[in-house]
Amino acid sequence: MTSLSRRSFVTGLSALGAAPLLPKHSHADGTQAVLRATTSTAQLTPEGFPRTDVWAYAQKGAGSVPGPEIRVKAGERVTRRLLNELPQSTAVHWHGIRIDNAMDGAAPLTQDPVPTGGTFDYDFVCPDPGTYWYHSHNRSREQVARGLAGPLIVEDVEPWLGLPGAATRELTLVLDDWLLNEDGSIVEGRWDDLHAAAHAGRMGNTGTVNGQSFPGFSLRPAERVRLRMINVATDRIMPISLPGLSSTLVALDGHPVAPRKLEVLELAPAQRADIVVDAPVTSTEMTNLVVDTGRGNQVEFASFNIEGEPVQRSGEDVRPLPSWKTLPTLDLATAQNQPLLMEGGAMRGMVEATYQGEKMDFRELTSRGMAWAFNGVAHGMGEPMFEARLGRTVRMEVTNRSAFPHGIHVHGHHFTVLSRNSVPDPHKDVRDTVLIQADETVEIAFVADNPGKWMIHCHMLSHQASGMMGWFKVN
Ligand SMILES: [Cu+2]
Repeated sequence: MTSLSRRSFVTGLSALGAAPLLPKHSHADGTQAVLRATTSTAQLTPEGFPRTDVWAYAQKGAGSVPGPEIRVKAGERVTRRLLNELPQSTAVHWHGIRIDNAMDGAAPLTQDPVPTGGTFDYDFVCPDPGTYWYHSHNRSREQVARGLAGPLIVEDVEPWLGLPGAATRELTLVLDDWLLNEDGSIVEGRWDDLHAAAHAGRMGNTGTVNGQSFPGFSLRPAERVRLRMINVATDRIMPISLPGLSSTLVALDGHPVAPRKLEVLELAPAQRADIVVDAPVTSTEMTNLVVDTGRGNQVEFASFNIEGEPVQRSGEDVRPLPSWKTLPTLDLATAQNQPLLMEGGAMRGMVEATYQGEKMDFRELTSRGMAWAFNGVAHGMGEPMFEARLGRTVRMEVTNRSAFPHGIHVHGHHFTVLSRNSVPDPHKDVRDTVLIQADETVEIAFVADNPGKWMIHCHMLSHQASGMMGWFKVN
């Protein structure tokens, strides 16, 4: 093929929205695209305080927290050679991407963890536009807490920014929660803290946005901006408010929703939300991003300064994001029902559960570091919880019989939230991670259209590590 005909061929494909035909695993110049997992430092505390030793992702140069933003268009391919420069084995999970099973990074289920000095080639297509993230999926309670998380943004094929009613620009906001000592170092030696794991998990004392303490962002008066918000904390649920800005929710976990006004956004670990904010037309005051950290405490995580020339808006109603058109339709009439009972933890515990094939009482479980169970099995990584035929709709009634909320994440699929406590959900949101309150039952359903072994687990990573995980098989 001549270079001219190749170029016209590629251009033709791009016009159809298909991924350009680039050689796998390589840049145009033939070099490998690398994602290093490495040690680094970060200024998590305000300037003038000591930097923090972190574990971080890097593409070029030093590792950063959050990791470098990976950005592709829907339908395009991400190829990265993971290079493990950490003192522990690791693996990368591409959270929310409906991905080939072998690329899911769910060590040890879908790949062996990559040892120190080892590599793994990730190569996958991102079918759906939206806000996603990538993070360690090996010893993730420790490795994510040390900083191994970064944004993965999948852009719409057709641009939305700049259209009437849409935003004119966007910001990615990665929210995190760090447990630091007074000298700025990460609190060590409590990675297997069972007391925390049996409660709400490892709670930090330092909030960051994009790895910074209380960063400032500038908005022009009347400006309309899309905020891609990602909660990468291991365990902290963040009720977020933006007083002074008019906020409209446009996507959850990457999936577009009919635009709806928002006062408080409850963002559980691993969840994402795309919010369109309108800066006030006249005010030039500063406004803050506030996280409710419980017991009446409101912590300011970031500021927005309204400054500069006012923007002329091109429409009042917020323009919806383009719909995905990539998800199969649920067939609830013939669905396979798979109840999921979550129990354990402080205050309630459980009578007994099976751990590593052995039935034991709660005291015995906790002596093995287990505090939670799915359907009576703690840390159920041996046998699958269930199997589903390819293309079958799976309906799960997920019951939380514990005293704590849990954010349940299904790998490889996005599900529809059908009901909460038997009341039909008015929004029928499509998500990959859903927060289920204490004593709440949430009904979800998805089409098992992605073959392979898929994890389902609590994304409070302390809960996951102490029992709240299992997997299912699609074939
Ligand atoms: Cu949980």
